[in-house]
Amino acid sequence: MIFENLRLTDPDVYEAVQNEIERERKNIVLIASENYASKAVMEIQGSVFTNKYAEGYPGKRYYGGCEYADVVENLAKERAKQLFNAEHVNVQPHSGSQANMAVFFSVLKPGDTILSMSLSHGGHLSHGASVNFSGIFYKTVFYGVNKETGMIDYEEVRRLAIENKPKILLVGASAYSRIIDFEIFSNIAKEAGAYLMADIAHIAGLVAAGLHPSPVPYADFVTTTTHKTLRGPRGGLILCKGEYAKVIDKTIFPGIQGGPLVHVIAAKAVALKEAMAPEFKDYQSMVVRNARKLADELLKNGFNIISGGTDNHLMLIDLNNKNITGKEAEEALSIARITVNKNVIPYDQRSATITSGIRLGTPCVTTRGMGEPEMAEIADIITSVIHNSKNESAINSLRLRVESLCERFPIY
Ligand code: DSN
Repeated sequence: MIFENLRLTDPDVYEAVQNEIERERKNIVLIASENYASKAVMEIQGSVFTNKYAEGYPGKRYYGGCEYADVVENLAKERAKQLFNAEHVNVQPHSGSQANMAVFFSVLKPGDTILSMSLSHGGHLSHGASVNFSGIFYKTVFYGVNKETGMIDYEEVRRLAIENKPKILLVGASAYSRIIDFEIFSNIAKEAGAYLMADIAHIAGLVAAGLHPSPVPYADFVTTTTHKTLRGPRGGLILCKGEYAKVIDKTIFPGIQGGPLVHVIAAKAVALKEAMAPEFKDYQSMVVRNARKLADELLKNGFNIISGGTDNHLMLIDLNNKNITGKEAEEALSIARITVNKNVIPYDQRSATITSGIRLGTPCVTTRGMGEPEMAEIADIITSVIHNSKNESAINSLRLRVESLCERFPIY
């Protein structure tokens, strides 16, 4: 990453990107939704494809000169179809939210009902939160997790579905650490006469590697981002049954988007190729093993984890027994150079800006090559930071242990 031209043209942005490289080098990132895209992905995302308008779809564009844009979009589509065993794929959504919007706009009218997981129990903003377009345009009913088990209560979902007759039953989460049974969701959707939509943004890499059951055989629509466990460029995609291909494509363009981001679509193609390689399976299974190890060590150190552990890449820590808020924990860990995000926990008594929890995930540290011994070390450092959150000199010395881990497992 040289950026010679940038340095001459714009020293301010050059300095910011150099600082970001240093930040990424020197911090242990445990944000469950982040990852490090490969150099190949970054090269193509920074390529001449950023120059090209390609409104429309391969073979049916509204601009000339799209022959190579068609090549990369077709590659991305074919690879995604093969990787997820899907009947139809649209690789143009700029983000996960746009992918979700496209599904809603394809089958809902304003005022229709969506049944989805509550944001405060681990759902997502674009699944009907009142501050989001999805909560403004549609009537939303939420299911959550059981207070005792911390797990989805499928009977409660069934009850709400039968009672409210939603047009879409939406399954998917951004802070849920357990396997989701898509077959049960599919049966509930059928009983209630609803479309089943699965948002697998968080677990897409695990699904691609066969480490989490796939919703593709069961759901009418599956949406995802491409940059989390899937480890591609920042963006979204939609997988759907063949019968919805036309309406989904029409909703994405010309419905809600204009020109597709061809440089990002090309980068999606590259990331999807990487996801088909045997090493990707090894990577994903290490992500899961690392999460389990991190959770086990934190449990041993007296932390409470919602649902008692994890089956996937993330965990949600309940800090109520540690006399510290999520916000304070995030800040203390950040001084030690461990990057996490504060997160509401189910039935949280605190607001989303303070919270009683933090969310931890292992995609980034696993990409750096760390394994179970390093997870034990990280759990130990986190424990010491939380127990000494007001002790500056203790945190400074813990930062040295983080520095040493980062040096042993360089990312760039
Ligand atoms: N903001 C993402 C996350 O952190 O889970 C979801 O879009």
